[in-house]
Amino acid sequence: MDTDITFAERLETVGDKVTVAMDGLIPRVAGPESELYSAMRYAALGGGKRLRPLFVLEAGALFDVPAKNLMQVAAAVECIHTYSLIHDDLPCMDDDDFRRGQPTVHKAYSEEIAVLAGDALQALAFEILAHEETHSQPKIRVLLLERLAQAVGARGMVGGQAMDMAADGKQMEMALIARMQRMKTGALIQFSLEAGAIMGGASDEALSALSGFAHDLGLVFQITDDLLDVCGDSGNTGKAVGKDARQGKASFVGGLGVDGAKERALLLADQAKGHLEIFGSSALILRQSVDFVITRSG
Ligand code: GRG
Repeated sequence: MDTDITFAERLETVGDKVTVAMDGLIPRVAGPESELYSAMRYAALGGGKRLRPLFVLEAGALFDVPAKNLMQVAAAVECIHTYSLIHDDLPCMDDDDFRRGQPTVHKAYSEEIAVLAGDALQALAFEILAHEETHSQPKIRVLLLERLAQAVGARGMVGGQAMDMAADGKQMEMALIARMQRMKTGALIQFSLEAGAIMGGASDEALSALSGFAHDLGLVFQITDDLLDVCGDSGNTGKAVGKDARQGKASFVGGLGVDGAKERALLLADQAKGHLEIFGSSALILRQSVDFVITRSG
């Protein structure tokens, strides 16, 4: 990998490639399902930083996994992420009108289509992983399917979302906030970073380093997201700001205050980079991703 390219260039390249892959995976369809496919394309191809695909590709490259196999996983992860955003924006959840600077799917289409587009994107993610283009060995594909199901189901993202909703307006202990966020946001980031290690047969030592990195980076990501909700600019975030406090949501900023949350994020960012030491210069982009995540404005 060319170590002279900047993080921003790499993210742009990965973003373009994953968008092309998703464009191919979600066809334009005529007939009665046309609106469903159109909504899936609207959400999946309509922007986003594509950070999780970058994590898949960079972590997988550490184990020499071919980029074409990793791109399958990257597209699957982004399908799940897109589904989670569509459903999170629904009136029965966060009730948001804007996402990535454009009307949310239920605003641009309808609530019914938004629910179904999210459902279909989730199913598509598993279909992509099950395909032999993802990995030649069925055993590895089954392992990826199992790990993704765990990351996004009741023990992961969906469970975290349920905890978040149950906590609405109630005080929550910091330890519980951290567990909820690890499930809600961290589990998919963790899968993105560990998939390549599974595909490339990484050593226990490498897997545990990546797992530590993913754990800390996931928390940095969520703390920054909470801070952006308080101090961010909707022109950059592409969505409403200040909603967490208005809705009485449990957040790191609510629990630690703005300065405390910033301090915690810096500490975790340093710790995250420390986990990458065993990979040396091959992990340069992953190291830079920590700075990107903590300094992002959108
Ligand atoms: C409703 C099934 C279901 C799950 C919801 C992850 C999640 C659980 C909801 C997403 C809502 C949200 C804003 C969570 C905070 C962290 C997060 C995932 C932010 C958005 O991710 P980015 O910044 O988004 O990577 P882009 O648009 O760049 O892809």
